[in-house]
Amino acid sequence: MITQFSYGTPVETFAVAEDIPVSDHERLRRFTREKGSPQIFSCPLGEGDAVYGLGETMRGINKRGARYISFNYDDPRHRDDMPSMYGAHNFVVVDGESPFGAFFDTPAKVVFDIDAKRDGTLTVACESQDLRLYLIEGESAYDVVKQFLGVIGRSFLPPLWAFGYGQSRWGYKTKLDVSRVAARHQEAGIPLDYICMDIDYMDRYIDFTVNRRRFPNLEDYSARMKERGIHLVPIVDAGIKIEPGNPVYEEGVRNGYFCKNREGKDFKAEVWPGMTHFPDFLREEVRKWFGEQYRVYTSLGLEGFWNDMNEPAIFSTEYRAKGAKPDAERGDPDQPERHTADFKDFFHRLDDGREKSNYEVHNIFGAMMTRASGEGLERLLDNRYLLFSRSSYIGAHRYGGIWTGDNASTWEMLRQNVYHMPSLNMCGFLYSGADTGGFGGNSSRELMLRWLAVSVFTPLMRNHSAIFTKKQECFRFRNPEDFRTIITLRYRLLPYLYSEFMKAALRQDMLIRPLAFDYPRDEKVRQIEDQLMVGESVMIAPVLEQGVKGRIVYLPEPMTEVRFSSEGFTCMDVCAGERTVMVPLNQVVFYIRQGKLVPVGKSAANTAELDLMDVELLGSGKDYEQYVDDGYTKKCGLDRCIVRRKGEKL
Ligand code: MIG
Repeated sequence: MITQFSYGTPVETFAVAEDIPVSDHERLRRFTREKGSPQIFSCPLGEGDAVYGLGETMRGINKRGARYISFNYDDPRHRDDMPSMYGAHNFVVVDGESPFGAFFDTPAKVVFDIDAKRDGTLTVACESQDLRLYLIEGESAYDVVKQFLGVIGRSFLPPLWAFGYGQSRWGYKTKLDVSRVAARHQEAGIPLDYICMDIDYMDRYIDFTVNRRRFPNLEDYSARMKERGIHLVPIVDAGIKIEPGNPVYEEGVRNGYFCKNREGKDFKAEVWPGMTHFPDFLREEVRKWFGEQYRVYTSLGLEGFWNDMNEPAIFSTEYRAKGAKPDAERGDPDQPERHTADFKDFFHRLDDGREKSNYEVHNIFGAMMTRASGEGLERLLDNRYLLFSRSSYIGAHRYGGIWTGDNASTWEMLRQNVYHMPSLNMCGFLYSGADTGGFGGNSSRELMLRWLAVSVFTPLMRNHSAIFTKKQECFRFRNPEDFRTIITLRYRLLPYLYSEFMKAALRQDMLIRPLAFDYPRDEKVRQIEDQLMVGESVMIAPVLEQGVKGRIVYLPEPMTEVRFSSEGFTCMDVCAGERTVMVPLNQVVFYIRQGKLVPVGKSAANTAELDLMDVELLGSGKDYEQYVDDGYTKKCGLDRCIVRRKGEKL
């Protein structure tokens, strides 16, 4: 059961896609609401209650015991005590006596104190007086999440190639660099579906331009690469360079499409291209115009994009010099070392006529950029597109996926990747993943292999790293065939992974879940956060520690243990309970639930060469409902499911 409570005049966030009747405030007995700012909601937590949700935040899957702040920010120091990341996903689920979820739908800052004070309460402070609160009661935490996913709308549906392996790096400066990456993967026999083009492809980092000297004839080039099964995926930043002659700048100024400064002029902020203006993505007219700009790329045959710097990230502004210490008066008491005061310096004009500082509507800026691009691509392309963004808010999942930003090549970040996946799924972001191998810092061979073994199971599987780090493409490491083995597993699992993703998306369900959602009566699994359910049949238990040869796995029921090596799959039935499993660096072990099946196919150099129909069924089940479609047109629907029976000639 879902109830909506509305306070003041909420800013439209578009997060909830269904009409939910607004209820009388008197019925909100579970929470105490104090008059005055901020709005406080608080409720007691049972001793053993777990609190799930919050999407892209630090720490484990059970968010209890800390304070989290929804206020999108670009900060690569992903430490456990970092209160906020790039996205705002204000949905929490309390898994206790009577499970319930709460979604605080406001684009302003929200502070979640989840028993951080150790007083046994969940306290949520919303900075704005104008907000909607959705309360969801259900039979279980999973049931609450499913109801929530049901009202925030269906996930964006990427094409099949978006589920292939992607290689990226900040610093591929020329067409030759990109061609070399493709060739070296091919030589090493490592499958590859796309290569990302970071800001280096642009002319002086200016959006919607291509450096013609370094990437001559991109249209031809992208066509030739596509023939080889490799898509090029350019980055797009939020700021539009201020420069006479830049048509996007000129048009934006002429039509009043940019955010305003304190004096009512177009606000100036320094980002990669130098001084820029920020499009006022909160207005429909501006979104339509911005989305249209992607034509520059789609006309070159490009069908995949990543949107960056859209928290927005700012180096300096017309009011604050680069590197200046935050102004103590206007600084943010919650995050004093950050330049959050910048967001009070520019303004949006909403479609309802109100003017709001970015600070007041901050958390939907990136989401509205995603929406602008997604809707634009929907119009510009006949077929499905790939899009993922750094900043997000619930609702943006309908237009694109996300990656979890500038992590680092550390074992902590690998573990965080595992924790993020189910939490993001609870908030609608099915198509997501981390920079495999780590963005900052230098990845070791061991970390890279273990990380790939996790990324095999995340919809976005992209190796990405920063310009100032040691290169980490798989072919650069000793024995690249070991890397080939792990990535080959991804391709062999695609008949299952693609099918499970599409079924979850179409049914508005989760793809990656905590074990506690599938085994709610098993007390033991509530403590397990380093194993995950992936789709209806698979449980993973990845190795997340350095220097170990294996790990202890907990099986809530008897399962089929599947070991994948360069020789292929070997299966073994194992009992419920704890078991120690050895996992060499060049193997992956995963589990198939009792009575379930996993279709596995043959490997291929890329998804264009993959045959989703040619599968063999692993596991102890009798049949499997496989979703199959052409992988690129918009003809997607649950009627594309076919039943595969074990033993049947396929
Ligand atoms: O200030 O475009 O998160 O993936 O490589 C850094 C360069 C800007 C941040 C993104 C990262 C990307 C980088 N960008």
